[in-house]
This record gives sequence, C-alpha cells and structure tokens, in this order.
Amino acid sequence: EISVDSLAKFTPTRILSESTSTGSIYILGTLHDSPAIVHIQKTVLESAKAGDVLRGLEKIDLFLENQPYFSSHAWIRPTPDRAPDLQIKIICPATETHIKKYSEQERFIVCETPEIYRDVVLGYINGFDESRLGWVYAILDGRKEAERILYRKEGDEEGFVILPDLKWDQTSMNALYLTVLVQTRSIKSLRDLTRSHIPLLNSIKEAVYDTAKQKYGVGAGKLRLFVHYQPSYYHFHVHVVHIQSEAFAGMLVGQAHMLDDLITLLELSPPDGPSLLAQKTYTYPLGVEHGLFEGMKAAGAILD
Ligand code: M7G
Repeated sequence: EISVDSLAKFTPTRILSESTSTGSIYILGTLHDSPAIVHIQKTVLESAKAGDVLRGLEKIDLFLENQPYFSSHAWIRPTPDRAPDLQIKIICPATETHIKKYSEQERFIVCETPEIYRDVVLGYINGFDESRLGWVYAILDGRKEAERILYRKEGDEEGFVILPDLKWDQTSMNALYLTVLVQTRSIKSLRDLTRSHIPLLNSIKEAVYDTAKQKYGVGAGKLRLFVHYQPSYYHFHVHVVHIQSEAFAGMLVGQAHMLDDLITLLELSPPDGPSLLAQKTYTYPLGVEHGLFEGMKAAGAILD
C-alpha cells in the first residue's frame, strides 16, 4: 500500500529532526488517516558511479566563481537505469514512542549504577510493551523479511539470524549495516549477558565475518560490531557497520559497546555470580523524551 500515489497524499504536520550532514529529514504527518513518520535520505554516491553522474547532468547552475574555486547546483537527467536518488523509510502507524524517538530533543549524561538499574531500569524493561518487538519475532519466525536473511543458525539458545538492517539499502558497501538477532528471548540487554553466552557471542562474530566476506566481499577488518545500551528494543541484537560509515548517532561513545569488549569483560568475570557487565556502572546520553528519563532524574542518575 506504499506507492507513489499514496505518498503523494502524505500530509506533513511538523519536522521531527533533520541533519544537513547526511541530507536526511524525519517528517511527522498523516498517511492513510494514520500518524506516520517519513524519513527521506539522499542515497550514498558510490565512487564507481560518481563519474557517470557527471556525464548525465541535465542542468548546472554556477552560484560562485572565484578562481580556482567554483560551486554549483546540479540536476541529474532522468534515465531509466540510473541509481535511486532517495531512500525513503516510513513508519505507519507511528506511535507516540516512535515520534519521541525521532524528535530532536535535549540530552543529558546519565550514570547508571547496578542499584539504579535494579530500581529504575529493570522495571522499565519488564514493562516494555512486547508488541514493540513484533518485528523481531516476525523475522525470527520467518514470517517477515525471510528472503533477506543472509545466515541462520538454528537453536533456541545458540540460534541467531543475520540480515541487512532497515537502515541499509544494500547498494553501497561503505554503508553496509547488518543486524544480528538472537533466537533466545532471555537476554534483554547487555546487562543480562553471562559467561555462558561467550560461545554464542563468538559464533555470532565468526558468522558475521564469513557472511560479510561471502555476500559482500567485505573483510572482517572493515567491520565494527557493537551493542547499544540503552537499546530501543530489549531483545539482544548486535549492530554490524562498515568502518567507513561514520554518520550514525548510534555509534557515539557511551551508547555503543564493541562486541569484542563485551566478550573480554565476560571472560574476565568471576566464574560464579553476576558478570562484570552486570556489575558495571554505565554512563550514556539520554534524551528527555526517553521513557526512562523521569525515573532516572528522580533517582539522581542525571548529572546537573
Ligand atoms: P537498537 O539498538 O535497539 O535501536 O537497534 P536503535 O534503532 O535506536 O538503533 C535496533 C536496530 O534494528 C536498528 O539498527 C534498526 O535500524 C534495526 N531495525 C529496526 N526495525 C524496526 C527493523 C526492521 O523491521 N527490520 C530490520 N531489518 N531492521 C530493523
């Protein structure tokens, strides 16, 4: 039901956020009578095709000339076989949580001790609306994105799938972004990881390296594997991003934890009792619209 015609009927309400560096914008509006978020982003110019772009210009408008410096606007001539100009992502119907997530907002540094985790965060995670994980379960059960799965390891405890992330259109390898979803529902966040998960994490790593190499010709030395804390979705997953791709806020220090560092901390954890990942204090940025913000503030976790 998403088509040129239906998108033409999108009624914008307001801009949620925009980035001039990535040329992308999140717009809130109405689509099919439902609240919808539309994300419009210019596609990455692939180095292999950059020369073709210059050969296929329809019009050029020089607005600065100060030899040897020239700046211009340009329009690409429409041809049938050319690469897409835009990547458009739509969330429809969008919930209040989606709207908050993509709204520009003030952020603060939060200091989450194990006590604050127990008193504030755990309740938030346990109260997390399971329906928000619908997309994860649909992928794991093979009901959605089945043709996009790159690798699947079977098993309730040791199983996982690797597939292209929603954010990646699979055209530019420098923008490669894969997601690994584990089969087990027992790991809500990295605080739940224990020494018993070391083999799972290592097998994820190996499978990601093999898959990226075989399917996309991208070597292990080009990949950044990391886990978010806080994540948006409390079902354990690993982000796999090409090192050339630096533009994501989700890669910022504080929120992104390298998978190898997690494995090392588990290996250094005591054989019994809570792991170092469970005992650690985490310091990370949190937006004022985040569902945890008020609780964190009340618990004194937000630095003034
Ligand atoms: P996260 O760390 O929980 O949250 O990561 P973030 O969105 O704040 O980064 C979830 C990851 O799953 C993100 O990289 C999303 O782009 C990706 N993702 C989210 N959804 C709803 C989908 C989906 O439906 N399909 C796929 N393939 N990836 C998704």
